[in-house]
Amino acid sequence: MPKHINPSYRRQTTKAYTLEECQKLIKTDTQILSHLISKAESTLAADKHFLKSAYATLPRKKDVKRIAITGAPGVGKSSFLNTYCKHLKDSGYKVAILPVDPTSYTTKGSILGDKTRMDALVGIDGVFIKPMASALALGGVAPATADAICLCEMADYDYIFIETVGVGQSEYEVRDLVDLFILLLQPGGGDELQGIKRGIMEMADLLLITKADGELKSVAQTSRDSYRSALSLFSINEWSWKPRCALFSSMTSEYISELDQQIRAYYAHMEKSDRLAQFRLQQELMRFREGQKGLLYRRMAEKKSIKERMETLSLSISAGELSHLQALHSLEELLENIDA
Ligand SMILES: Nc1nc2c(ncn2[C@@H]2O[C@H](COP(=O)(O)OP(=O)(O)O)[C@@H](O)[C@H]2O)c(=O)[nH]1
Ligand SMILES: [Mg+2]
Repeated sequence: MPKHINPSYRRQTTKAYTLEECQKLIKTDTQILSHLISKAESTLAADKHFLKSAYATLPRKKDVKRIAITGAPGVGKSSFLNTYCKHLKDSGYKVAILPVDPTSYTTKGSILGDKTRMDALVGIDGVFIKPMASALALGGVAPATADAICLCEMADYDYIFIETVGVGQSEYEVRDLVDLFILLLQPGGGDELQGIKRGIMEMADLLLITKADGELKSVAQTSRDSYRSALSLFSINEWSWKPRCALFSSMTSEYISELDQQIRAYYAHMEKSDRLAQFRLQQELMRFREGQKGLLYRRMAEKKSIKERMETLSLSISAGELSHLQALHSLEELLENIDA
């Protein structure tokens, strides 16, 4: 048996909660919240229907901070969340963490129990953690994560963190789900070295140089200074915010209050002139547009004639009989003849 498989692991039997139970207990029982998020990841019509009823009856908390934490593997995301979420919890806030599991992109099966990722986090009592099985359904990480955020708001959480690995498509999707996008950077390493795409850098509202302690502290300070001068060349974003750069250490408490202050400054800026409300509405619209694509594709691809044609065309491509352009042409002809 491979070493990483835990022989004593038993899958939890999921209890079916009634809608009334969910309504009554969502704020106090994290099992209910987990259960509802699992329904959001499901493609079963019954689960979708159940969620729809839950949404119709549960109010959402408005005064909530939705924050993305991203950065290359090893930069210190889990350690950051461990330290900072503990601080928030000790300050009296309810905190939820939704790590988006990158493995699900390639394996579909997604290793949600990934021990190294979670070890640092499971220690915090009272912080809700639910890894998201991304990309199981068509449409990437966004649909189920958006549902999960909404459910956490119904469960009265104050801070909702979405953790991603900072190297791919999921960051672009997550940008439309959060208010504040924080990119963690390794001290000393250039961002190309860390595999961070420039586009991701440009989406960040706050850059945090991690591991600013011990021997790495002065390296981190130098990195912060050079990122700051790089940022000074960036223009303000459409909400007139200029991205900032600060230090963080998960090993000491030195930079925690500075980070609190940075986050407060961002929200104060976004709450001025109603920017945050407008930003969220704009995101809703973006997500609707994104969601449409998946929905329309799914409903069309389920139709018998289309499904069959797509299969034959795929076979013809594999047999070298058609180019992909010819196949798309043929599919388009079929679609044109379907009534609007
Ligand atoms: N010195 C120091 N090491 C850190 C800090 N944060 C993380 N690390 C180390 O960096 C490694 C990767 O951290 P981890 O949180 O798992 O990174 P992730 O892959 O981004 O989640 C671990 O060995 C941590 O102990 C920090 O603030 N200071
Ligand atoms: Mg991690």
